[in-house]
Amino acid sequence: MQIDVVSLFPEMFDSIARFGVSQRALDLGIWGFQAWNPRDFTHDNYRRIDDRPYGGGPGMVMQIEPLQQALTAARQRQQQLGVMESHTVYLSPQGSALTHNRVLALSQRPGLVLLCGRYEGVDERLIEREVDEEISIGDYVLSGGELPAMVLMDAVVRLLPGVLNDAQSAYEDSFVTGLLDCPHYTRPEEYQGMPVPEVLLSGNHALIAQWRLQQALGRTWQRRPDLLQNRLLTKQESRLLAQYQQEQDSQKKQE
Ligand code: 9D3
Repeated sequence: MQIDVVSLFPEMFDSIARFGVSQRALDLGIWGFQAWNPRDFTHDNYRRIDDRPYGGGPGMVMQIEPLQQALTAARQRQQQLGVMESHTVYLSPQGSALTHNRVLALSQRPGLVLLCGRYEGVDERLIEREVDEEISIGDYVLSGGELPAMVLMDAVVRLLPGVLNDAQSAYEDSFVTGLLDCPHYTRPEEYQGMPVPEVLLSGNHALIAQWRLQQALGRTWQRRPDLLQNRLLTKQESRLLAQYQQEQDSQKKQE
């Protein structure tokens, strides 16, 4: 997969290109990356990329022309690399929410072009003309689209074949079932009077799997009840959750 980004701050993307799993995948040639600075596509002495909003109001709006040219350059490069269709995403607070399903769909495309806004955003006509999909990463205010673009890239790249090892991938898949993860423990067996849950030391793998599922269900119920809304529970899951809820209830009463 080829990913190109259009951003006023290309250096910010060093953090995804130079560290961790995403760097390794880049080195292996599993994905390719290039950033395009719209400022390099200006033709005036001031290298101007923004202007005041029509209709008045605070802040500045990114102008069409330099963005349009940067997007065209990015797509031309992708075409030279053999990408038949580039999918253009604008990271914006007005976008649809990024979800696992969206990440999965994006990960199947040969070429992504990610447009990062700054200031109040970009001229709407550029979005109409050039953007396939507008995506937000959540309901909080950031200073621009660069961090959201990197969040998207990180999530997409780890789904590409060969990035994670098979065991890790299978393990991850099992948690895309819409539940929060269970708690994890490692040595020492006791830390400042806090023991590791006994079941994890039992060697009984069926019992351990059942305990982990129960923890996942219970934590999801406590912290993210919205995730349980659209998810049918099996008989076993209902029973495990009911037991967890009872235990919580009796712990509360003891306090
Ligand atoms: C006053 C109106 N604001 C829009 C909600 C102004 C505004 C806030 C933040 C304009 C641009 C930005 C910069 N944010 C992004 O570019 C952005 C973003 C975000 O702020 N939160 C979550 N996802 C995203 S994706 C891009």
